[in-house]
Amino acid sequence: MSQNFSFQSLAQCSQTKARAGVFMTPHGSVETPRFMPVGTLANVKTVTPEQLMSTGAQMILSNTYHLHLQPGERIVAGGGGLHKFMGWNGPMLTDSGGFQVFSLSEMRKISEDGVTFRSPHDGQIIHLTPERSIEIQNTLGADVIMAFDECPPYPATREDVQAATQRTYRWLERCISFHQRSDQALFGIVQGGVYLDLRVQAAEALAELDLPGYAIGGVSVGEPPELMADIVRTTAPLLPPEKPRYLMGVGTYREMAIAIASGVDLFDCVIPTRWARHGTAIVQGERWNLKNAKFREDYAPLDETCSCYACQNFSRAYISHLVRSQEILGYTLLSIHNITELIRFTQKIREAILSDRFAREFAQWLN
Ligand code: PRF
Ligand code: ZN
Repeated sequence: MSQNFSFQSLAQCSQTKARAGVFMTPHGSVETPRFMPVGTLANVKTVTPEQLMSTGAQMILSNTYHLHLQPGERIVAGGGGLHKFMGWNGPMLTDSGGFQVFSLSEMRKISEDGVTFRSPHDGQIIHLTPERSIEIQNTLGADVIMAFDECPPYPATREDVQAATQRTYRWLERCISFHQRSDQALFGIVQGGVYLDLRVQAAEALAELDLPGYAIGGVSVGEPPELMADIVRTTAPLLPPEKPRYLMGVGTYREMAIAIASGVDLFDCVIPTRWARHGTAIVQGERWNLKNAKFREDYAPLDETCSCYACQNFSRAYISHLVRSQEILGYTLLSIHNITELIRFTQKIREAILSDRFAREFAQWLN
């Protein structure tokens, strides 16, 4: 494995493939399974790094696509690299940009070389290739960097998905050849859409490459939940057990529980912060809209069992007032709570795996 990275499995569930482990990076360790908050533009929206630390966040992620467009990787490097620039000294990951080009920009064109698109900021034509993505990620300086991949839409024909999956493999080879920094771990991404045989082929081919970590991409793109579960159950066990496994863009209770039962270690999702900015709290697995009239005079904390800063110090009535008035503090408090809530879920699962109670205690989420 690259310099200063290791993954150790500490416990294995006796009834599922779930494991509890520790992923070590040059900026500290990550206890797995764990949810990672998303900090797209070098910040987790409305939350300071200090507040983020209080949620139990250990590793966070940011995006090559967004940071390349704004402010540009040179400016981040000039500020001492991503960690120093944004004031987060813990483990960090950057996504490679391919997925974001496809979901966010217009006029994209894909070829064997890479992806061409128009910047949504100033309309200039930008060409991203596997080499360019790695070069930008080397300049940004996160601990984990992601291979440049092509995430096919859902639905897509088998031919199209096969072509994207095979291209993703060739792009991965180019990423590996180009990657320079031994203090950054390059993770490969398994694509294959909903075609399980393509998933198996891709996972087996990637496993041969002895990468420091592996991701499952191309899920949560609109496919039915049962298909996502099938994909994860088929793919995760084929990835090397001694390396961390990361399911990209997934962060609901049920999906995380099922993925953990298949051997997945890391997750990310914009849901807790995006919902917070819409005035929505995640409480015991439910969605609560704080603008609802029933919260106006409800002086209880959001969640009595939650130890987050928002629940320890403020009432539903107060947060409802802030959100109704569109005060930024309302979004901050909801973000702190929602992130804490999802991390706490993965932490509870971790503790359950460590004492082999996972399959029994989380059965309600697993079927
Ligand atoms: N590839 C990359 N990033 C991603 C995905 C992917 O397939 C997904 C899939 N939901 C989220 N983020 N590079
Ligand atoms: Zn809380």
